[in-house]
Amino acid sequence: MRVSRRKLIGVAAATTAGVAGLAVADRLAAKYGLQPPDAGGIYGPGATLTYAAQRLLSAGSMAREFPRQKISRMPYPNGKAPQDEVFQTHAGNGFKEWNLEVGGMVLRPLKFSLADLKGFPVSEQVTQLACEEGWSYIAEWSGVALSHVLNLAGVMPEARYVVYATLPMKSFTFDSIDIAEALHPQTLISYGMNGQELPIAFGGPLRMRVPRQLGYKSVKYLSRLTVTDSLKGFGKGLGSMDAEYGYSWYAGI
Ligand SMILES: Nc1nc2c(c(=O)[nH]1)N[C@H]1C(S)=C(S)[C@@H](COP(=O)(O)O)O[C@H]1N2
Ligand SMILES: [Mo]
Repeated sequence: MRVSRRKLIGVAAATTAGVAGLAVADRLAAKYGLQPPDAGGIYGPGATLTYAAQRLLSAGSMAREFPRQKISRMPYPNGKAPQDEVFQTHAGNGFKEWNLEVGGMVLRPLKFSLADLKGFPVSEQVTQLACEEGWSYIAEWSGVALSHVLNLAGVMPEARYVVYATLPMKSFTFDSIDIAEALHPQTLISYGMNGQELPIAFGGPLRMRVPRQLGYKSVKYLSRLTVTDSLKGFGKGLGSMDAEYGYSWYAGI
C-alpha cells in the first residue's frame, strides 16, 4: 500500500504521544487498514500501535542475516515430532505423498509435492529463530520464497492475509501473516536446514520461516496455505492458534 508522507507523520506522531495517542493511532490505523486482527482485546490498542508503527516505518526492512560461522552448533528443537499416525505414515514413506496445497483467494488453486517445491529457485538465509520464551538459535534455512508460490497461484487484489496450517492431525496448528510479510523476500517455505533435509524435529518436511517475527509464526509440518481477505473464518477469528493462546498476532522483532 502507499501511504503519503503526511499520513505517515500523522501516525508516527500519534505513536510517540503515549497512552493518550493510542486511541488516535487506533483510529488512524483503522482508517488505513493497519489494525491487526487482535486489535479488540485489552492489549488491543498496544497491538495496533506496534503493528501500525512497524508497518508504516519499516515495512521493507530485512531480518538480520549472519555469516555461516555463527550457525548454532546445538539448535534447540522446541517440541516433539508429531506422534499422530497420519504423520508417522508420511514419515515412514519418506514424505513422498506430502503436499502443499494453495487455495482461497487465488486465481489458480495449486498443489505441490516436495519435489515440485525443490524444483523452484532456491532461497537461502542464515537467520535467527527467536522464541517468545527467550531462547534462540541461528541456522541456515533453504527453501522457496513464499512469494514465488503465491505468484504461481495468482493472489487476488482483495487479498490481505495468508493463513498457513500443518497437516490436519491432533497437533494441528495454524497462523497467518499479512500480504506484505508474505511477499517479503525473506519469508520462506523451508525444506532444508544447515545443508541437510529439514529434520522432523525442526518441522520437516516443510515449515514456514518468517524471520522478521517470533518463532511461533514459523509453523512446522506445513501442508496448506489459504489466501484470504479476512481472518474471521479461521479458528476463533484471529487467524492464529498462537493468538488464541494469548500471544500477539503480529510478532515483529
Ligand atoms: N507445528 C508446530 N509448529 C511450531 C510449533 C509447534 O508447537 N507446532 N512451535 C512454534 C514455536 S513456539 C517456536 S519458538 C518454533 C520453534 O522452532 P524449532 O523447533 O525449530 O526450535 O516453532 C514454532 N512452530
Ligand atoms: Mo516459541
